[in-house]
Amino acid sequence: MKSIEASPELTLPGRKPIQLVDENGSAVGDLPDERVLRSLHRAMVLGRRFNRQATALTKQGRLAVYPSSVGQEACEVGATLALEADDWLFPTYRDTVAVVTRGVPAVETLTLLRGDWHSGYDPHAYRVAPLCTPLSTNGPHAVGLAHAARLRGDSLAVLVFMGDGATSEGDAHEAFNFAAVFNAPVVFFIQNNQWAISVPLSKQSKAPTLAHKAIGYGMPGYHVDGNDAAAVYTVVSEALARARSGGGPSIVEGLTYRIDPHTNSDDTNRYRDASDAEPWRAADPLLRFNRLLGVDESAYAEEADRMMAELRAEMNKDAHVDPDELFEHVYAVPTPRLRAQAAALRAELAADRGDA
Ligand SMILES: Cc1ncc(C[n+]2csc(CCOP(=O)(O)OP(=O)(O)O)c2C)c(N)n1
Repeated sequence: MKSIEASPELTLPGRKPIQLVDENGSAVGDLPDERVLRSLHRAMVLGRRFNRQATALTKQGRLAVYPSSVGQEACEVGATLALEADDWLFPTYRDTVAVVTRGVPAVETLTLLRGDWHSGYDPHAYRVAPLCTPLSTNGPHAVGLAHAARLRGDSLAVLVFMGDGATSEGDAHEAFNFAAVFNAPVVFFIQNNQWAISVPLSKQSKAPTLAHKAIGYGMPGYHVDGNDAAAVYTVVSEALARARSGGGPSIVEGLTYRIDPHTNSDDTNRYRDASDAEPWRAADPLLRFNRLLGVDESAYAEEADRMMAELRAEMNKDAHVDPDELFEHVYAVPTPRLRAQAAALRAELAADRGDA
């Protein structure tokens, strides 16, 4: 792994984001090896198709809601592919492409957003926590897991995603501070897509960059071009490696832009000019890698078609909803109150069905 010019010392991050591949697809720094570049490209192509397919599924009524990460695939894929097998990922609702990249089947990734099950996948099997909807609550959870792993002597690191808006939540500050004080092996990846629904970044933070926040907590902070998968991968790899070897947490800010609406039910025209997105479309992470590697999306068309056909077939099946499952994963041992609630619901449903 080549090292980039970001140092683990507590120096202020640069205003200019770290970049290894520029907007034209030219290398401007030491790139990861060819095999890594190709897997970043492949995962971004599949991720873009997944975003488009999931959005289409909302229009067909097969998915309740979808927060697209179109344009943000370099963050999703670059940070996730930097994880090793034993590491953990703590995603938010927007990080479905990261979850798929980590190896969770597409249909299981979307089950929660479809609204019919608790997580949709087994977090332990994939080492991926459930998609987190409350802002920043995945931060303290991630730090708790990381700290516990360290106390047990496990050599693993934890990657936690959060948005720019999420950094204003108390949970984010508690997570940053606890992680720094206890040297927890965590990398906080702030995906700065510049909007928290209709609230712009300027109403969220006065700091020169979100990466600057790291200094106050005593962590290294990196400000990275979030549309450059090579830069994201390299910086996050370095931060995760340091975390695994006892060097403590870091904050990585990926500077990107939310091309699509917040979710399929949001209307961006009410709070931003359509032209604002234009420079970011030109800085598209996929376009950049098509140019760098001299191959386009068609290289992965067959694989993407297969994956999407499988996803559509699974999503077109009517979901089986068992109301009893509501109570199953709340506590390892259900409380008397929870058991009473479950019994009351069962009785109500039986009465509705006209059971004796
Ligand atoms: C604790 C909490 N407060 C409010 C909300 C409602 N909410 C959902 S998404 C969102 C904006 C989040 O923006 P950001 O963190 O920048 O992430 P992005 O959606 O842009 O990826 C808000 C306010 C929530 N989910 N959780």
